[in-house]
Order: sequence, then structure tokens, then C-alpha cells
Amino acid sequence: MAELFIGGEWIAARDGRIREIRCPADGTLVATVDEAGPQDAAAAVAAARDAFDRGPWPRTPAAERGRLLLRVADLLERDKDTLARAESLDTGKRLVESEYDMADIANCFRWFGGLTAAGDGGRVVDTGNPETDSRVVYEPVGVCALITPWNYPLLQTAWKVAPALGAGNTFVLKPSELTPHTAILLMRLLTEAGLPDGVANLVLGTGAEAGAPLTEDPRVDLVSFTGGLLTGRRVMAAAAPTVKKVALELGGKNPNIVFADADFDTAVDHALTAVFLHSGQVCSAGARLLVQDELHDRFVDAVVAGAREIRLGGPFDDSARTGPLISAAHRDKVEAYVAAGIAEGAVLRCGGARPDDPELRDGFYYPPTVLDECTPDMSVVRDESFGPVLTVERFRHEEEAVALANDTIYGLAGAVWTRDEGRAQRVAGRLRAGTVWINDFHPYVPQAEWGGMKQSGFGRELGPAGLAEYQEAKHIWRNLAPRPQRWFS
Ligand code: TXE
Repeated sequence: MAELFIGGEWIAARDGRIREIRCPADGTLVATVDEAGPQDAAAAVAAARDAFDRGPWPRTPAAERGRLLLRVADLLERDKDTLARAESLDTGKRLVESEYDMADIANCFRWFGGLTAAGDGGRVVDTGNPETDSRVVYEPVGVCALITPWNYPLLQTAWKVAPALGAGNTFVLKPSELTPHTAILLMRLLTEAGLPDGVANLVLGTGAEAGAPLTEDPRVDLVSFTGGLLTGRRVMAAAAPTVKKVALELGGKNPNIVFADADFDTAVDHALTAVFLHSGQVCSAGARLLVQDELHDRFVDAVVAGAREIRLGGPFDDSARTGPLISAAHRDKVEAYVAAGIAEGAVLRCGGARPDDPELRDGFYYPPTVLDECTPDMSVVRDESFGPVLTVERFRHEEEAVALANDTIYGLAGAVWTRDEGRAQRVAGRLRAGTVWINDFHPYVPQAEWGGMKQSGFGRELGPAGLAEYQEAKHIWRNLAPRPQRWFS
């Protein structure tokens, strides 16, 4: 046992604590891993600080840093089967979905590798005075605390680690205590790719014991966090006394707007994947279906029929189409939202009760659930249940659709389905969300920024802004003909 990676060494937790990792699909023991406490977190920060202040990485030429990221991409591809299996065992998600994730992760490293290697030597500023030389250069921010959740463990880690390294930072990664294995494997690949000791550090453990100390430590310069809204608020508050840079991705309650003129079959098909992919444990899940009145009955019937067909099963069950929820506590939370919705007047159209299939007994399964006739005041509509729960609301016209869609504290993503080009563009322009899909749902590419408006957070991952998040701009002014100014004489 030695799964904490600090200063280039694999070490055990100082106080010897361990945690059992169990597969959410059937409760089998995956492995036991070290469980870090505040002292381990502090040691990891010290290693990252030292590597930043004295080590070679921040001063390594950008082209070389980019090449290292490209090597990591190659290694991720080489080990994709091992990584996908580890991800599925920790999360319970279908192997094929983990395989998609691994391809995306290699792509992410490759894209940031290219962007870094292309280099940005900064920019020359025309001061209007020929006797000056003025430049803006981009430097790494420093020591980064990267805190990630359990739904896309390695993917969300890659979105942070690749740009953080590309920009020349050092970091301490704290993955979710429920899903540590792919983070452990990534540390090995970074070492194999030639990353100097102390640049990448890993602490495993709970948010309170291993995460919070990172957000408070004055030696940390930046915290990038992906997780729940309540935790995000806590992270931001903890980072305030030392004025750390903060980037937050806090999920969403994303509207999927379907107008009566939409391509019916395609919109139904996508409405299902929008919300039920990975059992709804997706920050950009299309959990709020807004349907135009005249289409409502036919559309909801078709969605319900599709939802009933979705087979639940474990990661290695080829006939399953989605897996379990991450934990018993999370399933309880999803159940409570459904019960509250029904109590507040929603009409349960399918799902809504744990499956009785004995094969699923030991996993945290919950079926695709559709709640019709919902209203914006219901908690199941307002809050992120983060489960396979679709709420349906009706609208009459474009104005009402936009108002309903934006009636949320979140602003991560949203979609609009219509054949009317003008309307599609108008609605896309008016949605207060970081990503808007027109006649599609879910696709993303590393070239395009990802992130939220409103309480979905701030800062952007991916895209050029995803690299800039990990950089400081510095203006260097040089006087080419220094002489006294005599301001005071
Ligand atoms: O997330 P937490 P939880 C949402 C989703 C879900 C809810 C709660 O609605 O139901 O959040 O999930 C670490 N200081 N999302 O409780 O707590 C924690 O150890 C520093 C949306 O599992 O936010 C883990 O590594 N770190 C989401 C990470 O924060 C702390 C993905 C996320 O866990 C901490 C997951 C603290 N005080 C859940 N407390 C998305 N945006 O995609 C916890 N952590």
C-alpha cells in the first residue's frame, strides 16, 4: 500500500488510514487505497511548491512541455484498456462508455500538447514611445490544487492536468475518494513520460480531510474544482482569505427545448441520451425537457416508451445500456427528489422505484424516470438531482421557452430543437449557458471552451481559455534610454 504520490515517491498515508473502494454495480471490493489526511495534503503542497520555486518545469521551454503532453497522450492510448477497466470498476459505468472517455482523454492531452508546443511568446506592445520596449508574457500561475469528482474521474482530471502542465505549473491532484484508480495510473504515466519529480502530486482522501486543506493552504496559488454547488461555495470561501485564483465547474440543470417543428424521431432519441446517459450523472445532462404544447403528448409518450426500454446493468454486461448510481447515499438523494416532485404535483410516467431484478440487488440502481406536468417551483426542477430523472414542462411560444429555460440558478448547457434556423439562432443567443447545442445534445471538443454562467461556476476548461486559466499575464517594460525624469525637481 502506497498510493499517495508526493515529491516523486509513492508513499502511504501518514496515519496509516486506508479506504475500501467498492464497485457501485455490485458492491465487490475493487481494492483498498491509502486515505490521506491534512498532513499528507500539506506534504504534497510542500513538494509542489518546491518543484515550482526551484525545479526545472516552470522554466522548461514550452515546446518541450508540449512534447511531454503528446507523449502522455501516446501512453494513454497504449494503456487505454487497463484505464477503461479501472474507471468502470470505480464508477460502475459501462465499459464502452469508459472506452469513449479514454479516447477523449488522450485527445485532450494531444490538443493541449499541440497548443503548448506552438508556444505563445507573448506580445509586443506599441507604447507610442520608440525609446521603450514593452512586452506581455504568459507565465504559470504556480501551485495548483486540482479537485475532481466521481462521474468522469479521469476525463475531468485530464481537463485540468493537461493545461496546468502545459502552462508550466506544478499541482496536487485530489480525486474523489470514491474513484481514485485512474488518477493513480495517470501519475505513473506522467512519470514514465519524463515529468520531473514534485511537479505532479496525488493525495487520495475525503474532501474534508484531504481536499479542504489544499483550498486553505497559503502556498497554493490556484484551485480548480469540479463538483457540487454546495462544495463549490465552500471551496470559494476557503480560498478567499489567501486570495487564490479559483475556477469552479458546479454542474447544471440544463434545459432541452423542443419546438413542434423539430425532427421528431431525432429529438426523441437525443432527449433520452441527453438525460439518461450515465444514469444522469453528467453535469450537462438535459434533465429539464421543455416541450411546445402542441407536441407535448406525442413527444412525452415516445420519450417514456424509450425510457422503459433502457436496460440497467453492470460495466461488463453487454446488453445493459446504463449503469448504477455512484453510491447508496446518492441513490437516496435521487429518490427523495422524485418523491418530492410527486408530492408537489408532478405526474410519474415511468421509473420512480428501485428495480426488483435480483441481479441488480447489490448495486445502486435506479431506473430512468420521467416526471410530467412539472412546474418551475418544484425542487426536482430547480435542483440538480444528478440522477436518471427527466422533468417535463410545457411552453406555448418562443418567449416562454426562453424564460423557462433561463429560470434557474445554473447556466452550464442547454439545447434547442427546431427546423427554423432563425429561431434556433435567436434562442441559442438568449440562453444564459456556457454551451448551447442546436439540434444536438452533449458533443464537445477540446478546441472549444467548456464552463458555466451564473452558479454553474466561472472560469473555462478546454479551448485556448482553458490554458489561459493556468497562466498569469506579466507586462515587462524596458526603458531603452533611461534618464532622470525630474518630476520633483
Ligand atoms: O460532490 P462534491 P458529491 C453534484 C451533483 C451531486 C452533488 C454532490 O449534484 O449530487 O454534486 O456530489 C471534494 N474542500 N456534482 O458530494 O462533494 C470531494 O472529495 C475541498 C456535480 O460527491 O462536490 C470530491 O473530490 N474539496 C459534478 C469533489 O470535491 C472537497 C460532479 C467533488 O465532490 C470538499 C459531481 C471540501 N470542503 C457531483 N468537500 C459536476 N460538476 O460535474 C468535498 N470535496
